[in-house]
Amino acid sequence: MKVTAKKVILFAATLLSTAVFSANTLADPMLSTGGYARQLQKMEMMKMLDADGNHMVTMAESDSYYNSIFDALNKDSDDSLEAKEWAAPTKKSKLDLATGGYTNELRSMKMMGMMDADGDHKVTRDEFLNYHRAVFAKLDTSSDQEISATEWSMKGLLSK
Ligand SMILES: [Ca+2]
Ligand SMILES: [Ca+2]
Ligand SMILES: [Ca+2]
Repeated sequence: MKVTAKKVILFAATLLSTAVFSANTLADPMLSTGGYARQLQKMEMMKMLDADGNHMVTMAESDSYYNSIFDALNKDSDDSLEAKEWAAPTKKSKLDLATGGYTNELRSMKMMGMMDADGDHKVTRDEFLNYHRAVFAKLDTSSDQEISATEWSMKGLLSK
């Protein structure tokens, strides 16, 4: 019994560290799908995140934007997004806060999987925000905690 419990704990610890590792691996060349990267990195999308319109996106602006996107997707107002909330039911399910192209790419099951760090088929607000913080860090190539238009549109940072 003791050995089994130990093994279970060890296994759980390994799983946990793997989940944390994959969420934080900024060196992963496939942070997003190619379609997601293309749609996100359009200037139209940058303008939507740049709340104060100073042509720079801060982490606070990014967090605030993705909190709003999470709320828009989270129809049942619990603490996570399930597949049925995630997936676009029709072409008309465009989010008001985003372009149609971006909405479609975001709502793919592949992108849901990339944000579901612990693999429980639900994306919590933390998982959603952490994912976009990793995207922010990737795009902020100068590491000054702001993303300029040049950084925003740089190719090859989020996917191959
Ligand atoms: Ca700004
Ligand atoms: Ca939900
Ligand atoms: Ca999850």
